[in-house]
Amino acid sequence: MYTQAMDLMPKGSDRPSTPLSATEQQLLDRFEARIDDGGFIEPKDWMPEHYRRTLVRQISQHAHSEIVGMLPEGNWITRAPTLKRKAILLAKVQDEGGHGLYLYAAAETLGVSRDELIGQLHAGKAKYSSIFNYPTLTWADVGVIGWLVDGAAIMNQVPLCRCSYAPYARAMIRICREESFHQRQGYDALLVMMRNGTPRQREMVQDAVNRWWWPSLMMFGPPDDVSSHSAQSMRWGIKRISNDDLRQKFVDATVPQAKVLGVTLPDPELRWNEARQHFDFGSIDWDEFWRVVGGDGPCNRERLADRVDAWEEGAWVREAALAHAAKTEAQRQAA
Ligand code: BYC
Repeated sequence: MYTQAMDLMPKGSDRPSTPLSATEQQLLDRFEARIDDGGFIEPKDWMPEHYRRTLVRQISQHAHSEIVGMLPEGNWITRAPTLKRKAILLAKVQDEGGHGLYLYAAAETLGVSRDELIGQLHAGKAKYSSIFNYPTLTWADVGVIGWLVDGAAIMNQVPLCRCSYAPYARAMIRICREESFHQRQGYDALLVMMRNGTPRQREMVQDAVNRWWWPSLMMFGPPDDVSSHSAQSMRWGIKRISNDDLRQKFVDATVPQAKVLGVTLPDPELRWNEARQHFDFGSIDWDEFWRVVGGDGPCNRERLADRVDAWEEGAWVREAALAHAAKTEAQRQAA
């Protein structure tokens, strides 16, 4: 539907392999000038094939992360400690489902179908965020996901509101508003446990922080010098801030919050560096990151199996909705 008439870029390259015609060169120049001016690209605008594929990759991975991200927290809906916390968690998990929908819709403007993308996820061929392959062992994990995971997500996603591809940028504005509520609800749940809770509850919070801290830092992706897509995505205005710079901003923002909360971040090398005006932090276990991304994390198999089950068990809902739509349309035409 909105795909390009011409494919100028071969797979894996932003430079054309054959000389461009005058018209093609003009289209490319116009596209690049608009990006250089900080302008937005709409679905019907011409774009290089590599730009389109990069967006389909990133937006679909992001959409998959939202719907797989419903699972670790969804585990706690039936076990939330109070009615208030249950209602909040239910709303949050529903929000994540909504974020998935906005993002699949944004990806569809690039000429792929949602069924195709979901098929790739269920076949284990698509990536989603590494963070959702860790287990949620206690109620404190739900608070820590809100505080650290949603906190990291916001840090990464606010710059995406200025992404050069307009439908993605528009989806991100709404998503970020909701994510900031998610982050605050997590922090609030933890604050209640740390301030009013029993020693056992405070220990539970500290244990959850110990388990989620390093995986949260991994969410920002590999270091800049090994990030295969960063340079091109930054040039195209898809990514505005690099993986390492976002990770540093997250650490700098989170350390004071940990202090207010009264928890220790599990990194003996974490300290303020006056010269850099940033917190220094220890080395991330990138072997663990790549293992999880490669499918061998603590919960990868469980998450994928749960997603496939949910899809299969929900087939009757999709069929009923389609049958209802067809019936309504037939009645409308007969009237
Ligand atoms: N996990 O060249 P790089 C959420 C992959 S949802 C898994 O730096 P890029 C939330 C990367 O895909 C959180 N894979 O890539 C939801 C690439 O592999 P391929 C998700 C990762 O794209 C519910 C390879 O490593 N947020 O917040 O330039 C509840 C090389 O990386 C990860 C988004 O998706 C990872 N952590 O930068 C609560 C935001 N990191 O494709 C919260 C949008 C990297 O070559 N996405 N990889 O096979 C982005 O901003 C960027 O895609 C990333 C990676 C910064 C994640």
